[in-house]
Amino acid sequence: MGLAFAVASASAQTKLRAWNIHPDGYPVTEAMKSFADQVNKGTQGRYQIEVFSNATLGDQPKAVQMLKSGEIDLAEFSSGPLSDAVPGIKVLNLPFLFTDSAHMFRHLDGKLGERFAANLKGAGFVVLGWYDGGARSFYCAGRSPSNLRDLAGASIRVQQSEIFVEMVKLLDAKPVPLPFKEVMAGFEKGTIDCAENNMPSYEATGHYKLAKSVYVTNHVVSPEALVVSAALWGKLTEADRKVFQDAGVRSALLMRELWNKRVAQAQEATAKQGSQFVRVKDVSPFVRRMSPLYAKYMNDPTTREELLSIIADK
Ligand code: GTR
Repeated sequence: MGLAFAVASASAQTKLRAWNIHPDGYPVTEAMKSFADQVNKGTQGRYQIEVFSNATLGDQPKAVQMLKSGEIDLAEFSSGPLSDAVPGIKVLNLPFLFTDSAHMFRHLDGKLGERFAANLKGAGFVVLGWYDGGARSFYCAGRSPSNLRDLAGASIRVQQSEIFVEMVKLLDAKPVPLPFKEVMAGFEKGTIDCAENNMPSYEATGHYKLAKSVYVTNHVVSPEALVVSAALWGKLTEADRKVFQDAGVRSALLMRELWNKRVAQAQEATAKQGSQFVRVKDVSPFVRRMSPLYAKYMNDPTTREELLSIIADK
């Protein structure tokens, strides 16, 4: 009887739903699939994770809420939309905070990453791996910015995230918050002049076909996170948690490796298709414009300490 029960429960299968915004072949998607495989193997098939790509389950702010309520079990989120649900991580999207991914991961793979993860856990998101959100730059159709003034008055698509809206306002431009999947239509209809993103997304979405002028500002270098819901986490045994955690760490390392290759490929491919890249010469005017944002987060007790520890250890 005891044995029959043990056999039955050992073969019980739990299906989990994972939200993802990107298409097949994209570094995030491939890393999530490898995470799913490892969890499957490590739990002897007891946990089967299905990755729903291309935001088919809804846009990012919606998915953040779905994960919080336990409607979906796992997701890979960009820190922008996530920070609206967890104010303690807002600083991760401050312009020019991190100089590059190596600088960012020095912090995230250490004590600070643990603090951000603890903040997220308190809000219902258990971080299993920090993925690379790359460096974001502006790109436009119908205008070719080569300095900040050229962005003034432009309608610029931003993520549905407060800090990005604030950033664009400080450039005297008009922020247009739109779901990722609607950006292409925005360019087609002419409701936006510009958008901002990293180069792999610029390429994978096809935005480069319409927005050929890239103003390389690298204004935001920020992470993304592979997270599971607190609801799921609460149900896992200690041993299964370990399997999920190990798979998360390994998938993040894989993602970062795939990412670096993809950045180079995307730049090359879009340049071949006619994209023009103008590098920002001096970021200081841009940084000066952002000073109300820095002041705001410095004065906010939920973000001040994290911000100071990043600044103090450049
Ligand atoms: C991408 C990011 C997505 C999404 C998107 C956007 O770089 O990986 O999660 O945030 O940008 O701009 O909406």
